[in-house]
Amino acid sequence: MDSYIESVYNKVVEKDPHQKVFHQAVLEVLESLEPAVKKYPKYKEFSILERITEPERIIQFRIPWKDRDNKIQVNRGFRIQFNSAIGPYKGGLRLHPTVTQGVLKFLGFEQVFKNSLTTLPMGGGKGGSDFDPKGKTDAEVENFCTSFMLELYRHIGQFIDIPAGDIGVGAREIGYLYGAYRKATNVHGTCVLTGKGPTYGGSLIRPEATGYGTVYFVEEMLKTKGEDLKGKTAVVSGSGNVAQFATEKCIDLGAKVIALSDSSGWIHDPDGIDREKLAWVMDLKNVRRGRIKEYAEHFKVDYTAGGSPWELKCDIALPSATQNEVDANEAKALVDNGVLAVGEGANMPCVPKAVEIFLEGKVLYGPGKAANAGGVSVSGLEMAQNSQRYFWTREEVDKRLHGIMVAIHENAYKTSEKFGAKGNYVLGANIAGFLKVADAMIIQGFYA
Ligand code: NDP
Ligand code: 2IT
Repeated sequence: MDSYIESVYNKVVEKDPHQKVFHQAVLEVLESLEPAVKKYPKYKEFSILERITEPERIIQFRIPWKDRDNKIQVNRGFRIQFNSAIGPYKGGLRLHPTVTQGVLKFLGFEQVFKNSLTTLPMGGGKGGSDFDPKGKTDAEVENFCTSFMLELYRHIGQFIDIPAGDIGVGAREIGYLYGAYRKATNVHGTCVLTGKGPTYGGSLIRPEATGYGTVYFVEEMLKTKGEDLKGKTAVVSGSGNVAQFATEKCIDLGAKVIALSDSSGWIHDPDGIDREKLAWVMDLKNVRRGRIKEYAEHFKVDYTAGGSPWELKCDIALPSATQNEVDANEAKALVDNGVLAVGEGANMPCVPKAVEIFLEGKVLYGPGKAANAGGVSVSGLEMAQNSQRYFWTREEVDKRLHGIMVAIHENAYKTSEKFGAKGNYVLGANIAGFLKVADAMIIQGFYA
């Protein structure tokens, strides 16, 4: 590794030695930036790598809330305002017991490059809490979300920071958060959150956008090899927002999805998850809030407790659950079984060694920053519609989403070619995302 890049990485590790997933995300980006940093000495001259790996601001706060027994519980809340060089901070909120400052720094860091790739003017941020929505009543979730927003509202705004959903934050949570924001500020009709419901300013296609976008990106990668999705077999992990709509778009484009999972285990349906079965999954997960095991019982298919479905033979793999969910052995199994393309619906779902195995195995590998950028892209379109006090049809939003995913693919592909690694989307996406942010930082002076 180049000595400048290595020294920046070492300092990041020294400063926060426990933030392992953040180190992982930083190392992946820094390594792939090497050709750009060598070609353009200005990035070293202006200390861009030191600055871009340090969040502009971290807000940490206490979230007290009352449970069903009227007992006061306390969780920890965060908002990482990572980089606002090209637009206000933008990124989701995650509610999961594993949330720490390090996890949100990894997600906020990735968001900076992802948002740059979308072509829209959005900086990067991320937030959330170690609150676990699983097993909570609606009233408990409402109570928690309200308390969360009673602190967060003073740090966000349409020109400052615009949160959205992520793991554990969907339509229900955004509704409570928006209500609390409105109550606290008496402000309505500006875009302070995205992923809102269609009755109060949400964009059509935002729920679908991440999953659809991931499949659109995979379609573009396949086109470079003269292939498409028709007749292909796909394995999807997770069964939440991203997994559900990735499955729907696979069905639309003629692929057969044979697996889904949750944190307890995975199901294998060799006949494929058709529209009817998918509607059943959506009701299970979004309304009844049950476990994927119930799918196996209902449709009489195999269920495996624990682990992930990567041992199954498939053409397309769409990891859409969480970080580091595909390890080196699983990547090897996928390659040995002839996988053609991997599209990351989740953020950083493949461990570094797994990524190496995909690249060496000449698999079309679409990293999350590019492949799952459809969600935040339609968030950007929601902001545009709110600014206009208007809304677009489903067809209009979907067309724009598709256009953005095609543009992200082209940008990542061409950038990989320009920097001598044609078809390496990791390098292409990281460099393309970086150049825009870095140049904006230089132009705005070093205080910004
Ligand atoms: P959801 O909460 O809707 O669904 C998450 C799914 O992943 C659930 O099936 C969940 O299972 C599973 N999961 C979560 N944590 C783990 C874990 N530690 N081990 C195994 N399975 C796990 O979240 P989303 O679908 O929104 O998010 C999924 C991924 O996509 C995340 O990486 C997120 O950052 C990323 N993403 C999301 C976007 C969005 O717009 N929502 C945009 C871009 C990326 P269980 O219910 O058992 O916990
Ligand atoms: O990881 C992500 O891109 C998201 N969770 C979506 C962020 C957003 O602001 O829509």
